Amino acid sequence: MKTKSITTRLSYLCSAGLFAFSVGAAAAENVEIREHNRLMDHGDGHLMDMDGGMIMGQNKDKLPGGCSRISEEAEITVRAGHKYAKDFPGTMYGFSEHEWHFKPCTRLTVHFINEDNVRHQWMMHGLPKYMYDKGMFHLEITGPSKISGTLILPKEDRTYLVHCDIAQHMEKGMKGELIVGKGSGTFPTIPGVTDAAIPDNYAPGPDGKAQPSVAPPTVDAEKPGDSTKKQTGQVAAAPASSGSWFSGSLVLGIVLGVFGTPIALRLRRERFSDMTGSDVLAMVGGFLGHVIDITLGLISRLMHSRGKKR
Ligand SMILES: [Cu+2]
Repeated sequence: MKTKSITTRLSYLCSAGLFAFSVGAAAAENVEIREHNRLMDHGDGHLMDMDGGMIMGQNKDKLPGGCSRISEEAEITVRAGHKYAKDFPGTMYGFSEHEWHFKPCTRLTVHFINEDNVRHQWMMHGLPKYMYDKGMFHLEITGPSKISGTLILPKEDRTYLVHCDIAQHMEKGMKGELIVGKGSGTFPTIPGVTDAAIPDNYAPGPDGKAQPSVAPPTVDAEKPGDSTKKQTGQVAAAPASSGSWFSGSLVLGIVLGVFGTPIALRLRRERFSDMTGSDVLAMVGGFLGHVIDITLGLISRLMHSRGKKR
């Protein structure tokens, strides 16, 4: 009888423990979002509060040049956080969306929600400076919280860069583009939208051999079902920096080292003792011409061999 009662108590204890664990896990998943809605207006669209909330370039009613009226009212909610990076290998932070489209002269309200315990921004560049100080519209919050700001988009077809300007956050994935009308092209390395500006390169080195620091690709070099519009043939899993060790500056360095050192040593030994000024100039000129010829030759061969591989 006593044994049964102990067993029953133990099972109650386990159930209570499991319940507490699941409640805790749910709370961790649902971060509490503070709302920044008591900002001080500093004028000229600049608002701040004491908790790290900031809006720059807010404009609810001034029409940009060429807009006779507001064409459309629009609202977006953009979430920012580490968890939005998980679909994009090599990134650390992300926005919930990385591309937005609007009609010219739209009045746009952006609700920006930071889900991380760091500072994040939704910063838009390239706006006309006669209306927006430094050409920027900017929302900023520290820690899990929400801030909302409004601007009126210009009349021109244009693509605007949107990013988080905290050091390294853009490089780590917090980058997007806002397209007004037909836009004016795209920015590189927008996660899930455009190709990387400097794609990873796992091709063989200039001697045709596999580069020593790169492991040969195993199965499935290409990711199936990659949602990225314009990315093609990206190879997964190898250090990104290993692809570009043979650079133009390396060639120049080697050439200067190999040819420059003996000449510099000889010059030093002779100390220009029995040379006139014009002799020295002629010698240095000849040497430089020689170095430039060799460098140009090497670079052109390098470009040629890279061109063939593409
Ligand atoms: Cu950030």
